[in-house]
Amino acid sequence: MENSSRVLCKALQGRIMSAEQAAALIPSGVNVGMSGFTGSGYPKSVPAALARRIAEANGEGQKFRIGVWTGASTAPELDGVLAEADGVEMRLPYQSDPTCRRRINEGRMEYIDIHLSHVAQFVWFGFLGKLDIALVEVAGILEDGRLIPSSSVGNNKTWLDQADKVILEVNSWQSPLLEGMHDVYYGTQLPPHRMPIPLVRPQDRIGEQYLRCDPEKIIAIVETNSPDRNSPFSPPDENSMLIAGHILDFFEHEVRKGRLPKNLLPLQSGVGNIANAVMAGLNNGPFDNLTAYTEVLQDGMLDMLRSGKLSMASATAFSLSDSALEELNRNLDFYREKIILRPQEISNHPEVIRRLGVIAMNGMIEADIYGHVNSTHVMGSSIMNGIGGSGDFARNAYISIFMTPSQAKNGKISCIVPMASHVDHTEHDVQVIVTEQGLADLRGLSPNQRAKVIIDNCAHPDFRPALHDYHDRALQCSLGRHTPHLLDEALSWHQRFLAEGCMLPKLQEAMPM
Ligand code: 0RQ
Repeated sequence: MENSSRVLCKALQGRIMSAEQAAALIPSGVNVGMSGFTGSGYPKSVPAALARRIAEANGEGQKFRIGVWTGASTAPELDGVLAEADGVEMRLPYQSDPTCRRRINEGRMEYIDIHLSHVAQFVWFGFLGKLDIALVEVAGILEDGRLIPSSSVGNNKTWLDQADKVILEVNSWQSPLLEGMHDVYYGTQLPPHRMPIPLVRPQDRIGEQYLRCDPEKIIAIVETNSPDRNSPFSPPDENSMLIAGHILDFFEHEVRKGRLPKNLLPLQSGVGNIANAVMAGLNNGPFDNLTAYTEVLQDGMLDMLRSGKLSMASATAFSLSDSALEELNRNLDFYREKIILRPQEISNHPEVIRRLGVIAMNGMIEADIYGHVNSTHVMGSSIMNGIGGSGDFARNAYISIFMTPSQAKNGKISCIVPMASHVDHTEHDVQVIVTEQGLADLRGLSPNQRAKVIIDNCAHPDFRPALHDYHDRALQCSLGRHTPHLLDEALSWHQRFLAEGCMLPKLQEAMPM
């Protein structure tokens, strides 16, 4: 059987069992650290078996719930089924599952949205309570018990270190050629004994190719043969291509000014179609010998590695479409030399991001006229996904760029608003805002200067007059002129959308243009 050949450690072969048997070892009330990051490397069968068990128990009137900690988002087979069974008491950190999102927004599931680089150290510090069980997918187990990591590393090192008990899923669907791609750093210490992270170039390897795990802690091994969830990418739409074009022009300008080298600086790119379009733009653009120091490797970066535009990429996980995944697995020998997957505490480490001078590019929900960015909450209260790694990168980047179409919901919503309804990234951490309308370079500008540039360059023309009107009146009437606001009106755009289905103020019709 192909599966058995992946568990080479003889001492552990006796612990192979079914997903149902393994799920039976997880009691109600425990915290489970699960592998998985943006749809790759998550456990494929134990969560579903556990969800069935939970649904049964809850159906009999028990309250069976667990804490679910992951690397980032996972898949319907994990977040979806556990949320559907009402089995999750507390979820952290980033998630993007529709059922999970619904439960959180209905107030039926607790959710803590923390920076991805914080998760591992918060567990070591004891800030999040006890981690009882690690449930981690691996690509194989070596004879000496070391583990071949899967298609994401995420927080797995911490889960395996910190949990009392470990359940492994050994997924023979993952290519055996992943072996050697990973770099697991075991040098992190707790304050006051911390030492510098010895990573000075994106291509540096500072750790080991395998995960360590005390074999005594392994209570179950489940063999699977299931694919990762792959997110299809639509071809870049017009807005995404316009945004990509503005960013490329900006990079060329920065090179001409001598503020960026010809091959730029290591790139970080968030998830989604805009990010992918930027990568496609770079693939056809004038820059060569690029590098990436990012958390998620999407299709666009794979294309750039293939074309040679990108010389290497460091990340913690893949998030690929079916066709890109096929390409990766077909040519893994080629890609293994160019890709390094690290724990997310290293891929997202503020010290390293600051040292390397990473160019951060992330999506957002809205920005206000002064440059505060909301990445997470629709209308200030409904969680979309979470801050993910955007804060780790934005706060520490050489240049931090946020991008969005200027409008949402068929023009009913302006993504540039008087006051952000929730703030994830403050004005201090946002240097550039881009929409399809244009790019606002906020460096060196005061709040009032920023407001003018953001409104003129980024807001949709339908909303521009009303935004200028708000800013002009705030300048005249507010207590202070430094960051002027009309406090009774600042969030009225959101209120109007909730009440009337459109953000555009009525008074605009009567306003002089
Ligand atoms: O809603 O799905 O109902 O149509 O938000 O919007 O334009 O498809 O954008 O997929 O790039 O996601 C910020 C959510 C953008 C993402 C966010 C509605 C819009 C649509 C999605 P529908 P788009 P994207 C690395 C970095 C935080 C984490 C991060 C994100 C839906 O980029 O989660 O950056 N970022 N991590 O209609 C109301 C607005 C809206 C709005 C858009 N102003 N008001 N709804 N929408 N703007 C990755 C990791 O950390 C793992």
